[in-house]
Formats: sequence, C-alpha cells, structure tokens
Amino acid sequence: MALKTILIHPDPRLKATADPVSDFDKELAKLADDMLETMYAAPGIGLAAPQVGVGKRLLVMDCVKEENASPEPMVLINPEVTWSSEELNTYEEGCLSIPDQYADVERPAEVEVSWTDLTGTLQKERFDGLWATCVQHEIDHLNGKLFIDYLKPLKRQMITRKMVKLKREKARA
Ligand code: K1U
Ligand code: ZN
Repeated sequence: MALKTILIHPDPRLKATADPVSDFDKELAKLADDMLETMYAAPGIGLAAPQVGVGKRLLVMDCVKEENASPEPMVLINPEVTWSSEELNTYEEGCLSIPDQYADVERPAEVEVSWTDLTGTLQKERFDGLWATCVQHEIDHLNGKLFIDYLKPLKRQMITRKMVKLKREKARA
C-alpha cells in the first residue's frame, strides 16, 4: 500500500466532475487500498478519488470514531443517492482538502445510496448519522462540489484566501 498526496483547495481537479468507473480490475483495488491507507493516516473519515488527483467515481469511508471499536472500511464505486429524507441534519464539517477549516452544513439526515463494490456487485444501503453526512460530502466531491460551496460567498472567499496562503507557504518550505 502507498500513501497518496491529498490535493488542497483551490485546485481545478477538485472542481471537475469525475468519470464513472468501468474497469473493476486490480488497479482499481490498489487505488481503493491506497485511499483507505491515506484516509486513516490523515486522519479522516472519508476520501474521494478526486482528492488524490484521480477523476474516477470512487470513494472510501469509515465513520467508526470510537478508539476500541473495529474499523468498518467501505469502498463505494459509482455511488448514487436514490432517496433522501425530508428531515435535515446539521453537522460541523471539515475536509482534508481544506485543512483546519470547519463550518455547519445542513443536509438530509438519512439517505439511501446504491453503488458497485470492488467485485462488481451492486449494493444498496440506508445511511444515517455521521455516515449519511459523510457519504453525501464524498459524493459531492465526485461532482466537483466542496462543503464551502454551501456557505455564504464572503465566508467561502475568506477560507479560499487562507488556503491560497497555506499553499504558497507550503510551496516555499
Ligand atoms: O472528504 C474529506 O475531505 C474527508 C472529511 C470527511 C467529512 C468530515 C466531516 C463531515 C463530513 C465529511 C474528513 O474526514 S475531515 C476529518 C474528520 O472529520 C475527522 C478526523 C479524525 C477523526 C474524526 C473526524
Ligand atoms: Zn472533503
């Protein structure tokens, strides 16, 4: 397994719509493994392929936060939200592509998602709580959308300016 570099906003690759996956091969399994390793190392609870510069509709997540609980890694390929609850939930979201910035985002509290797993088998599941927030955040990444796109323009610009400064400092170091 290998750690991938996580892109930092602003980057055009984070604004692009990712392409559907058609080849369920060893290369895809290796990408999923590398993304899970990168997510756990960050640490994070989710990661979408565009965040590591790969324009494919693939995401990984594990929202088990308790220290002694068993991990529950999930790999979702070509995921689609097939149902959303009317009830909404607000969660203070973060993003590995926008380090150290957090903001409240309102989303459907429950969603049903269908996807293909690494063996090419179709799966469907209903998510709630943090899992529902995370899967929607990650599917947004596949559509070139970031959590800051839900914020007021002024707040979004402020965060973007901070990220431009951070990237400039990182490039100099
Ligand atoms: O997509 C990403 O950038 C990952 C992001 C996912 C996410 C977080 C919060 C709400 C929705 C989606 C993160 O994992 S940010 C880091 C984070 O939330 C976390 C890190 C360590 C422990 C627990 C949470
Ligand atoms: Zn994110």
